[in-house]
Amino acid sequence: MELWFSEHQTPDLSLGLRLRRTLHREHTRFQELLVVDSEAFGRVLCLDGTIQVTERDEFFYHEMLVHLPLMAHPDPRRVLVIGGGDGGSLREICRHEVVEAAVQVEIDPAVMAASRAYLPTLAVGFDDPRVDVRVADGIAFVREHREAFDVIICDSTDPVGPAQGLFEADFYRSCRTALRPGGILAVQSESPLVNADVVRRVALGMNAAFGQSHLALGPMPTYPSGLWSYTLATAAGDPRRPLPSRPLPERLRYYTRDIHAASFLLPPFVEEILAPATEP
Ligand code: AG3
Repeated sequence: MELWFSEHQTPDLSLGLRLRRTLHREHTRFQELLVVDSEAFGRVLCLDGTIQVTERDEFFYHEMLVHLPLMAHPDPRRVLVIGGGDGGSLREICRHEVVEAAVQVEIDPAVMAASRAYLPTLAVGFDDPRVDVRVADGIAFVREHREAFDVIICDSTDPVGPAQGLFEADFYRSCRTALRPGGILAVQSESPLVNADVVRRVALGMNAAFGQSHLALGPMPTYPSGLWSYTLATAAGDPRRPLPSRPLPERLRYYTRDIHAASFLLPPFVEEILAPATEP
């Protein structure tokens, strides 16, 4: 008998993966966690029925979310990741030699345990000596810090449940306070085709906190619509260009300096989503 997993991305749209087998299923304190092995995308970690990472395409997402801010900051020594319990963002952060400390704040320890058990290519991120993992609420953690980080990366789930507050202006204001001068905030901001409302809300919230924000686009085959967005903001500077002084990590599979610059060029339908957020 064939075994399939489907994520119902919207009430009218599903993405289906034929499975080899189910590896792990658990009700954690926060969510329903599932790890499956799929024919097309390798191992897949899902939370509350939504695909978080697949072994095959996670590099599109993690390389964009991490290297956009880290290549745009002149000296990113202290980096904070909110969420990202699979370890993929940490793995990419640790490719940068200049990084002295990578702090991860994940609310659900079960996600990290599942990643260690089933997703070794992502969980390698936890093994670097510069990494400091905290099990805590990211919103509260950021609120308790001032001028403590050069880059903050928000590697969250969709804006439902505990992640909702990570998409609000108040959180972005706390991030601004927690950043050192010249610091950059980078967040995953969902699909402009399926979640235009979220894309707009993030832009408005980050504009309120930082005075401006910049949207980058990239492909993400297993996320809703396959077109994903990342939003960056900084109180000083412009994150839309990689800095020539920053060395490019080796063996990247998606990110290049040219792709960095190109990802901020937006098609008209995306400009339209942002228009009310950017016009006076
Ligand atoms: N965080 C973004 C997940 C969003 C996916 N949404 C969905 N499948 N409906 C991924 C975390 C990876 N470190």
